[in-house]
Amino acid sequence: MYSQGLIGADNRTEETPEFLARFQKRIDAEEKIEPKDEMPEGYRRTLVRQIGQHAHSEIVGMLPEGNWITRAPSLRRKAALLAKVQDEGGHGLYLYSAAETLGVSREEMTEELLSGKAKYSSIFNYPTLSWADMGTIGWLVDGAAIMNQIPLCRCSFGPYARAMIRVCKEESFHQRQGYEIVMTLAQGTPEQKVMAQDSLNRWWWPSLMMFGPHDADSQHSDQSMAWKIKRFTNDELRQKFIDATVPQAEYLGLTIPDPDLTWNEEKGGYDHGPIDWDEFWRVVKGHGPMAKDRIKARKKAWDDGAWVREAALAHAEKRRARKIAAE
Ligand code: BYC
Repeated sequence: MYSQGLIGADNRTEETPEFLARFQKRIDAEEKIEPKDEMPEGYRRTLVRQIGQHAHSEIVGMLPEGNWITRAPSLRRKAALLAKVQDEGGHGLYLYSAAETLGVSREEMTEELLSGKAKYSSIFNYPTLSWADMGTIGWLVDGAAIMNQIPLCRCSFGPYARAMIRVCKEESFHQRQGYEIVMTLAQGTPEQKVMAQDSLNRWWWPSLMMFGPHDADSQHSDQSMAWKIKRFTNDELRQKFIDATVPQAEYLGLTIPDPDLTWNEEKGGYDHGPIDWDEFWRVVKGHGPMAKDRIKARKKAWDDGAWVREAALAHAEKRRARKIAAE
């Protein structure tokens, strides 16, 4: 794919077969690739795409939950939700910084998000209709995120792998706070139980879609696995998630909205019903129920923050000039 004559990500190295073999040897030896190391341009671009999408997902992911902070049912719930949403902002910032080490700026990434060129996780295009959704998002969405991100702690690109270690610790707290909310509702009044079940019904299938298309339709998986950016395929992670989550739902006394869900003794995992891939692609292509609102909110935040960025730059410039004058 990356034929002789291409110039690598450092703008110096020619992507000769020898160079590509040398790079693959480092990957196969489980060495971490660091920002200033030589790397194929395709490797760099794949990481910018994935880390950028991941950062955008964290930031856009603050919106559906931020919507419920003022309506949390107690001070304890409010404090926990507020902390969770702040954590997500922090994850976005680590991830933007990790992507920046690959020579792309935060401005460029944000422009790509606002123009619709860069994606963010399909899951955040669904509305949060009840307090139970705060529980279900923590339980399922953060649960799915952990399943996907634990292997990313071993990603071949050093800054991404290191960022993921802290992110996963925090996601684990998020998952538990969500499960505790759902457990409280599931053990509560009949109305609360209905709320929890309704929320599970709405979020189950979109959560399975978070893992990406079926392996046969995943255009990037093979190369990303060879570069050890991804360690498992989309379907493998989806399966792990289902197998871990079904007993959790059983414990809660809730029903997963999939009549075809059955334990398969032979494979040692659950078989599940068909995923609506038309819905997945519609949402991924920007036609999800909340897509317009999400981008509008991000655009407003970016525009409203312009004066802060300008002030910070002016301050940095002043300090630089003062330092030069003093030398
Ligand atoms: N949504 O070849 P494929 C969180 C795109 S946030 C949208 O399999 P790849 C949290 C894909 O980008 C969790 N787009 O791709 C925050 C590609 O399109 P492009 C976010 C999707 O990259 C707040 C095309 O479909 N996590 O934890 O090998 C509150 C073909 O797919 C989706 C990450 O971002 C999707 N679901 O695999 C709570 C994890 N799936 O780019 C929680 C990092 C696929 O060619 N990312 N697409 O235009 C990954 O692990 C991988 O990028 C994916 C996709 C598994 C998502």
